[in-house]
Amino acid sequence: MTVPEATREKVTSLREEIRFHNNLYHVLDAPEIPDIEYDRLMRELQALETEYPQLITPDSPTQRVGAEPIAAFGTVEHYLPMLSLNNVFSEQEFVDFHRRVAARLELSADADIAYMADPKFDGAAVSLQFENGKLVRGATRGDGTRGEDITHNVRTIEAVPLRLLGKGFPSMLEVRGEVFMPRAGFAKLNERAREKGEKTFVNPRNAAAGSLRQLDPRLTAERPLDFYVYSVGIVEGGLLPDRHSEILHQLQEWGLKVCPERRLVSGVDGCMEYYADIGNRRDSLDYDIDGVVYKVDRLEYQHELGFISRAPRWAIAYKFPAQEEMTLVENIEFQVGRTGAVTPVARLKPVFVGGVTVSNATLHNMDELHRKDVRIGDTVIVRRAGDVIPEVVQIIAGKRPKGTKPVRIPRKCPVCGSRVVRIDGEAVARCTGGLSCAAQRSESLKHFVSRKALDIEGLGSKLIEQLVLHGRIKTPDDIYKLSATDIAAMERMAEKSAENLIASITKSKQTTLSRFLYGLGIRDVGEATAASLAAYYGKLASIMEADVEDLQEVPDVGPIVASRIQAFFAEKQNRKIIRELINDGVTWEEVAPQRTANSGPLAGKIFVLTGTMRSMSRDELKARIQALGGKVTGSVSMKTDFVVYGDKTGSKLTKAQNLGIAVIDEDGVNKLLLINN
Ligand code: D41
Repeated sequence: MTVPEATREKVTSLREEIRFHNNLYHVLDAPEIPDIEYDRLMRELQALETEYPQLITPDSPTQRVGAEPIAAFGTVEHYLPMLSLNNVFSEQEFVDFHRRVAARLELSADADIAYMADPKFDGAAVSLQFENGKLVRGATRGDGTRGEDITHNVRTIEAVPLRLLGKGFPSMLEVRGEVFMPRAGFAKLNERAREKGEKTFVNPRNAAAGSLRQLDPRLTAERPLDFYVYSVGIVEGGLLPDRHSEILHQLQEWGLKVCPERRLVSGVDGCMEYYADIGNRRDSLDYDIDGVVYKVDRLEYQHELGFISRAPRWAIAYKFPAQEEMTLVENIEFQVGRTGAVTPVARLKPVFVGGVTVSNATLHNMDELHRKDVRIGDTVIVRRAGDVIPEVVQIIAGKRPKGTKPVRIPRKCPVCGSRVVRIDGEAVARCTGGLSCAAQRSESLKHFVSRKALDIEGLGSKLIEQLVLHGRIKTPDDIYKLSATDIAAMERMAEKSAENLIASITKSKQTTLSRFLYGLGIRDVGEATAASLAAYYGKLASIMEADVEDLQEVPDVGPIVASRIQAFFAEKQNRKIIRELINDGVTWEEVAPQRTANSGPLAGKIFVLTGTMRSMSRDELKARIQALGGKVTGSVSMKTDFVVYGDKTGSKLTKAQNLGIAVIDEDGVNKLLLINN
């Protein structure tokens, strides 16, 4: 079938348009059209190419993915060797580098030599070859002389143009750069792998290198890879500027992606400034970097300087302190966090990593610990990135000594000796010590005095921490044993404010069962659950004696919460604290339990809730209605008194209206609750 001239022209113009927007989006990071419009252009091109397959060319934007898997990697020779980089690790070493450069160029040591500085991307070095602007070859660095042919894979990376933009490029142009995986993409990739039970990558560098070494380009296409160009290789049939900075600028004009963080700096001071600046921003970049690369900007100087043993004399990598190191696990201990979470921690043979000496690393939780199978005596890789807590990345299996044992979770809290429980399906094990556990003390105390709990005005976080530090308070009952003198002894506490605080402590003694329950800080017992429990049982003693089955009868309480409540009250120390609080005068009015005598202003009224509520969750609303004696059921019948509706209601509302049942909206029910409270 012959192709109409108009179609040929349309295909050409569509390709140009797509390349233009592709460059804006993937290379310049500045899209001009919405994704949907870009997709529309692509679909239009695809449709024409399907109709006229003879129009398909390898550099068409549609041809990134779709190639068949290859049988094996071919070897390619680099026309110009891909050099390696020398490293320095300190300012002194960098100054020495600069001095050598200046001396060879017969310049004074303090000469303001211009250097092109760019971050050192932690990925895989590749070479891309363009013939008459078309991408014809992609290769790994390999040993610098020979690499692997990865053309089929680099084509799938959107930041790699299949065809150069604009005009004036040399007929043969080889560029070199780094393929890397941005952190966000890496995290997602590993998350997906974990979900599917597949192997995860240790770091973005391995993930990038591994992705390039796929025989099936369709797999590579699914990997979130990116590319930055940092130099040129062979150039024929054309000329490039005579400064490295200008070459990079020219490459960008031709549609190649250069790092926006690069900067032309001057002399040692300029280099050090850049190093510090990038170092500070390292954690906020989208990708991992492991240092800065400096290149003498003038090509004339570069030629004069030449090479020593495969590394240019005109370039240097100034590395950041390593973020990963190897060390020995001397012990595995368990730490108790504020909420009682028991976290395994590896005690390490001290190692210098990420700029500090690290002797502890988190193992997150038992699942992580078992997944990584870290044992005492193992050699491990520890990672400390930025200000993040150091973590054990993986063990080195080959270095495991004989006779190691898998780590087991302690049965008792290492801080307070209470039982440690792990509820099925949860990664975290917790200490049941609650208020009596020192590790949980400060946080629990802060919760106990908070506004919605015992509401002790003037007892702020700082003061609690001081009082805990000085051993003045350990458990909530200690608060009621404080004297004005104790308080006045704390920093920045005047006598007058100490007296005021004593007054508000005294005032807090008169409270409600629901506030008291909430203040105990039982996990997942929030305000609403506390209110439900208080209303349902009426008396604290009944709650303390209830078993798990019984607790589940309480509206708003499921099996997990029930077992938490039960475990909390089963703990001797918690019972003691409660006794003490009551002895100290904390009191509330106990009421008749709802479950026997269904009392309250809404007693006997049956509610059905439907739709999404704006001011509170449906569970919360349910708890409030129940607290006032009302009953909440799931389906509308002749017995229903009220149907409360929120947004997005369904058939229940219609049914209620048909049956002539009173329907009220959210404002209406709020009013009803207010009137009856
Ligand atoms: O970011 C990098 N990883 C990077 C690597 C960079 N920004 N510049 C580099 N420049 C060179 C020379 C000076 C030899 C052109 C490099 C590398 N080489 C390199 N990457 C892997 C080996 C060498």
